[in-house]
Amino acid sequence: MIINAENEKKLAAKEAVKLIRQGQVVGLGTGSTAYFAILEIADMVRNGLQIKAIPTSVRSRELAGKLNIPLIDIHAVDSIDITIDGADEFTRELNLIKGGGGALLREKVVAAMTREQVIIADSAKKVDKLGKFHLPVEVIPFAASYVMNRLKDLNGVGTIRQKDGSSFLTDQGNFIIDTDFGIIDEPAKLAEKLDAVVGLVEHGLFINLAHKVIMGQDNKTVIFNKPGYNT
Ligand code: A5P
Repeated sequence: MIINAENEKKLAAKEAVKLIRQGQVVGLGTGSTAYFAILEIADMVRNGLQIKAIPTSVRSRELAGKLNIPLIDIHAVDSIDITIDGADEFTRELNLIKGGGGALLREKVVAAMTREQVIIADSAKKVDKLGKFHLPVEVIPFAASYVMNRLKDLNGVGTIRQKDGSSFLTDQGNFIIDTDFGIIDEPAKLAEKLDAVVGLVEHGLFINLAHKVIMGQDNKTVIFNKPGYNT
């Protein structure tokens, strides 16, 4: 069967935006799947939905601005009601790899502030174990070699992400080291070790942050809830 990833992304986005309620503060994700959610939200705003949105990247902020989605400064809120974002990989336990688009740091800050973190994905993103997708690690440029060596100590082979012939820079002006750890058997343990590396600003392992994954599969959606989370 030919899987149409784009259609699955759209289906997941359409389903996810149904969870948004009048008056909510809404986190806007980044990437090709979150893009469809932002388009849907813009439609809903045109039809009377009143929300205030917090984008997770400059890219998503520009898109939301163009589509007249009302924005609110992240410093003006203590928490975010719902965020709809994508992922590069997810497991049944709702652990994720994110950061393929380089927005993982803001995405993780927004996720940490969010009461209902909804991940939307096409069916190719579902894996039994994380790690086929190389883990994005955000690092301050000054610490890049040091962090690369610490990643080696943890059996990770890292490459500094390139774009148009030079090092890719995140919205914070940092580098991304895409790191091959092989199959990650214990993502929470690896996340803890990475959290302890000086100069490593953030990594794309999202552990215990997602409440729900809505996956497009062929012409339907499949929902995975965090254990004990059923709304
Ligand atoms: C952006 O940095 C990422 O975390 C994205 O959410 C992730 O890469 C998924 O992107 P796609 O929806 O484009 O696959």
